[in-house]
Amino acid sequence: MRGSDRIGFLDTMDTGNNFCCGIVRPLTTYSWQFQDSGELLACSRTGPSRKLRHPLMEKNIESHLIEKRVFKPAPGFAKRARIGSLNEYRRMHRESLEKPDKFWSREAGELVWQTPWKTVLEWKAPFAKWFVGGKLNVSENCLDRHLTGPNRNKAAILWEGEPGDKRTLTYQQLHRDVCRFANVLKRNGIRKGDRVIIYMPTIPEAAIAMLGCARIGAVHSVIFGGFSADSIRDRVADCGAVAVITADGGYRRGTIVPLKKNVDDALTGETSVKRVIVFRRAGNDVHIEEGRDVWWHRELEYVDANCPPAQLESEHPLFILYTSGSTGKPKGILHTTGGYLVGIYSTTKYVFDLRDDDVYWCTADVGWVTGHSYLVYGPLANGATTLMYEGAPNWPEPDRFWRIIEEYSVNILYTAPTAIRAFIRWGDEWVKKHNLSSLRLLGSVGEPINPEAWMWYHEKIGGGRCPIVDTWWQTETGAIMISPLPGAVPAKPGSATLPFFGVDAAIVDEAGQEVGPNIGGKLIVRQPWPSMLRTIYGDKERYKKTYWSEFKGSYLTGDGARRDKDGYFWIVGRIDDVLNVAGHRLGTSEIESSLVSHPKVAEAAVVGRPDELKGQGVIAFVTVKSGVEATRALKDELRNHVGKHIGAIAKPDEVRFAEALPKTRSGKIMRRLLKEIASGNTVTGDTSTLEDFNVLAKLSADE
Ligand code: 7RM
Repeated sequence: MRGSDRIGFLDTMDTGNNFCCGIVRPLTTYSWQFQDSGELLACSRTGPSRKLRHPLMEKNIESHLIEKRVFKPAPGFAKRARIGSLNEYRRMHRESLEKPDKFWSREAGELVWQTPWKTVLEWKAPFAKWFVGGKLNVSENCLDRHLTGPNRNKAAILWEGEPGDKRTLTYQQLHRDVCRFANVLKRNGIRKGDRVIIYMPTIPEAAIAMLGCARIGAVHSVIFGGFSADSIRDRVADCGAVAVITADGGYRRGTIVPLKKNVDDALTGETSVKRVIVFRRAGNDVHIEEGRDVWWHRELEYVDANCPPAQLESEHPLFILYTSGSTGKPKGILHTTGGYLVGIYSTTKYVFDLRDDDVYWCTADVGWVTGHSYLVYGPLANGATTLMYEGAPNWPEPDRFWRIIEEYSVNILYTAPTAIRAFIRWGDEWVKKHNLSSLRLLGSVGEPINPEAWMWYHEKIGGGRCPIVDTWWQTETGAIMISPLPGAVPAKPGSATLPFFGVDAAIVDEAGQEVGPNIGGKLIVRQPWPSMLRTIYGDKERYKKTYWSEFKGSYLTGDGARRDKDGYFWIVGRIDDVLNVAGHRLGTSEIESSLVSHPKVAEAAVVGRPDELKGQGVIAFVTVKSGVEATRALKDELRNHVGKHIGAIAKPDEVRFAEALPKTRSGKIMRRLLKEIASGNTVTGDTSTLEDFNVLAKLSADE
């Protein structure tokens, strides 16, 4: 794989009057990153398309014959898969776009409806209603539906706490627990349509709380357990929550996170919250506010397990999930019942291609949308066994994940590139200690996965035999939108490949014109899909403006991307993360990918800082692999590496070594914070989504 000449590709997007450019340079990295050498030369101007050559690209191009690395599904895998060939995928994808009613009726028909729908879609752009006239209940579909067949005594949830405690809940047990908890909610005055905050660790009770709300038609809003009291306060106020479900504490890297204390701090002064239900998890001391707080286990003493699922309109709200917006005020993304359920049911089924006896593990926290769709609702709607782990991947040692996979014989692992890069950094010896031969499918989500990490994941974790599904989607999309189907779509490392059924994704320029192969642009979706967000809670105008105003009738994802000549999507990152260096628009993720391709680098985050001469300078924050010394000489080496790899224009003006990067729990680097640090300012904006505050303190101290 190494050894031949290779080229690099950097595509950038246009947001103003500058032209888009692709910069191609010789480099020393894996050649399989890049598929279509010729077309990488293409540049476009906005408006009428015009091909330009960037001066940096003139040389060396024709001589670079690209090795095409494509990973086809193994015949054995394809044979057993639901969708077993590219042709079948294409046929179904075409059908799903041409006859969405037919396609989605068939999918929805596999679920339980108390009243059948009359109309599949009512689309008054940008407002969609799916399965209009239908009534159903998500908890009934995730639980009751499985009680009449062989799944009754199957494990629904396999759970492991960070300290090592374990629990297994069968579908029947989970059903019973959810019914009882739903009765606890009713007993505490919580009604259909009420908003309920869930602020819990990743424990079975988090799922029970979610499903309990769904059972009675209450709208849950899960707040990630790493968020502060202030974030809880803001979210409570925004959605007017009447209750909070929490735990005394949760475990993270061996310490107890004082969840209940944070809730207490959030609820001082005037609040809409009337009830706080507290689950005893960690046994830490908590304050109980008379008249407001009740213990989960005490409440259970007063209820029975009889709780018929509420009959809910298909468009009844299921949950609100807050996601950060560019202004700092979090957006409450609203998802509803029927469309969301059909979306996550269908994507889980086809993308993970679940089999009856699979142990499926999604490592996401319940507080992230991935925890909603692919830890709880998607697998349970499919009658799968979902494994849930409460804690950190490096607790007590960096082999915790591999230990779990071996112990439970996990078949499907779904995790984030940030975790994969951390594992690479911690060293292969941790992986080698364990037998991972049960794995048959791997998934990635949350960020672009750089080809180095993809290959490591494929070889070291997947033993070279497991397909990888690189799934692109968002809180807003509710379900996976672009991803290979593992038995049908050949994978290319670093590409999320092709759109899922019903997804009409495209890349357009500023004028909304679809761009040609390998030209960077904005990723949009041109048709509504069942699991799409319905609005931003309480702010229709912001919903319209943020997602639907730039290109009429199309959903703006906010991501930049390109498609190669096979139609594969390569996500570049958020459009906001584009730098303008001396008139050149550079995507930060390409510079990061280049840095990470250096053998000594574990992780990198690139930001811009105001520069008198160039407009913006490039600052790279870098963490090195264990055992590597962070020296001055290495800084120069890295600058030159990027220079060689991409071009002088992308060379970082400054490389700073850091022990760790500031990230959200889902692994997204918080570039805004790094930008402030790089500019020499103290961090002022919202830091509520930051996972580890120590990181910030350390970075600032390095000044
Ligand atoms: C599921 C989730 C959404 C943003 C999205 C992208 C980035 C997610 C991928 C990805 C490249 C992927 N929801 N993103 N998955 N980029 N390849 N496979 O992450 O709302 O938290 O974030 O995450 O920028 O817009 S999210």
